Amino acid sequence: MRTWDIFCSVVDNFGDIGVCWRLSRQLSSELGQSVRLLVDDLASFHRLCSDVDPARQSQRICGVEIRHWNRALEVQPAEIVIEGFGARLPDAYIISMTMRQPHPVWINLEYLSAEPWVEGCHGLPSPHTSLPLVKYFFFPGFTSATGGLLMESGLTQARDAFQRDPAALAAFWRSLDLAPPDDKVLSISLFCYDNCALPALVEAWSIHSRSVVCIVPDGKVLGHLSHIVGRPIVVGNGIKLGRLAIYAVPFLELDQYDRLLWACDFNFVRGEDSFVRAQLAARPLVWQAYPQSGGAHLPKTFAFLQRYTDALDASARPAVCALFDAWSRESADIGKHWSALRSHREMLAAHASKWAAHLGCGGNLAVKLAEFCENRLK
Ligand code: TRH
Repeated sequence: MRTWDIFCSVVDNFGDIGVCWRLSRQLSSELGQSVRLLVDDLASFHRLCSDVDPARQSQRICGVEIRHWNRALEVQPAEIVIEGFGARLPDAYIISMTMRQPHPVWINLEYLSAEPWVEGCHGLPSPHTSLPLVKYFFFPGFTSATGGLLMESGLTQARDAFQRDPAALAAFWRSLDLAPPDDKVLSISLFCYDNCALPALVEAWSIHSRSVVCIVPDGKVLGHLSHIVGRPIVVGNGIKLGRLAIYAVPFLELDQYDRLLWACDFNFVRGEDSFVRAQLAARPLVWQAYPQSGGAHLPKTFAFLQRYTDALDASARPAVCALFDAWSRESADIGKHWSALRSHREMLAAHASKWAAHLGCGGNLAVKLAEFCENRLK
C-alpha cells in the first residue's frame, strides 16, 4: 500500500473534482491505497457528494481522507503526489517533497483527449528547473499507449442490471419525481455549456416524430432554456412545447447522474467526466468539448469522432459526424442533422453498446496509474 496526495483545484466547473473524486475512491476501495484528497472548493464537491461537509477541514468518506486545501494547509508529502489537471502545488509542499526520501513520484494528471499526439506524450518526465524533482505527464486516453480511462470495477454489471430492470428504472424516475417514460417516448438528458444551437435543437425536438422528454440537471442552461421557451423552467417543474417536455431536476449526486445517463435513450454531455460516463452508459451521445478560444476544442471533437465512428456502419457515420459538428460549432442547422439521425436510431444504440465494451481496451486508469507510480518508486 502506498500513500497518495491528490490535489484538486476546482476551476469553474465540476469535471476536475468529478475525476479526482472518482480516482480517489477507486484507489482506496479497489486498490487498497491510502489516499488523501486535497480540494480547494468543498462546496462544489458537496454538490457531487452530499456526504462532504463544506465546513469541515478534514473528513473521511469511502476510505478517502478529504482535506480542505486552503492557506492553512500544512501536510507532509505522500509517496505519490497527483496534481489534478495542473493544479499548482503550494511552494512549501514542493520544498517538502525534496526532503522526502525517496522523492515522491509526482504526476500531472492531464485532460482527456483522443488526439494521436497523446500517445507520444503519455508518461514523459519533466525535470524541475531548480529542484531534484521530476514530474510525469499522465494522459488519459482511448488506446493502450495512453493512461486509459477511469472505470470502477463492477460498473458494467451494475449498469446492465439497472438497464434491464424495469422496477429499478421506474424507481429511479420516481426518485426524480417523474413518471417513467413509456417506450414510445424518447428520453434525453442535457448537460452542456452555452450553445447557440440550443434554440434550433429545442425546436427540432418539439416537432420530433416521437414525443421527447428532456431531463436537465440544475445549471446555467436552465436560464437559456427558459429564454428559448419564454417561460421560467426551474428545478421541480416542467414545460411542454409541442412534442417536447422539458423537466428540470436538481444537480444530481455523482452516482445518481450515472443512473440518469443509463436511463436515458440519448445523452448530451460536455467537458470530460460526463463525456466518459456517457460512453460507459452504453447509450448514444453527443458531446460538447470544453470551449476554447480560437476553436481549439474542435480538433479534440473530431479526433474523438474519428475513433467513435470508425466501427460504425458507414451509412450512419455522416449523420453522427454532422450532428456532433453542428453542436460543436453551435450551428442553427442542427435541427436537420437531428432529424437525419432518426433512421439510424437502432444502429446507434447497438453501436453505443459495442463502443462501451471496447473502451476497456485502453486500460483502467487507476490501475495503470498505480502501476506507473509503483515502477518509479521501486
Ligand atoms: O463540469 P464540466 O464542464 O467540467 C469541465 C471539464 O472537466 C473540462 O475538461 C475542464 O477544463 C473544465 O471543467 C474546467 O464537465 P464534466 O467534465 O463533464 O464534469 C461534470 C461533473 O459533474 C462530472 O463528474 C459529472 C458531474 N455531474 C453530477 O455529479 N451531477 C449532475 O447532475 C451533473 C449534470 C454532472
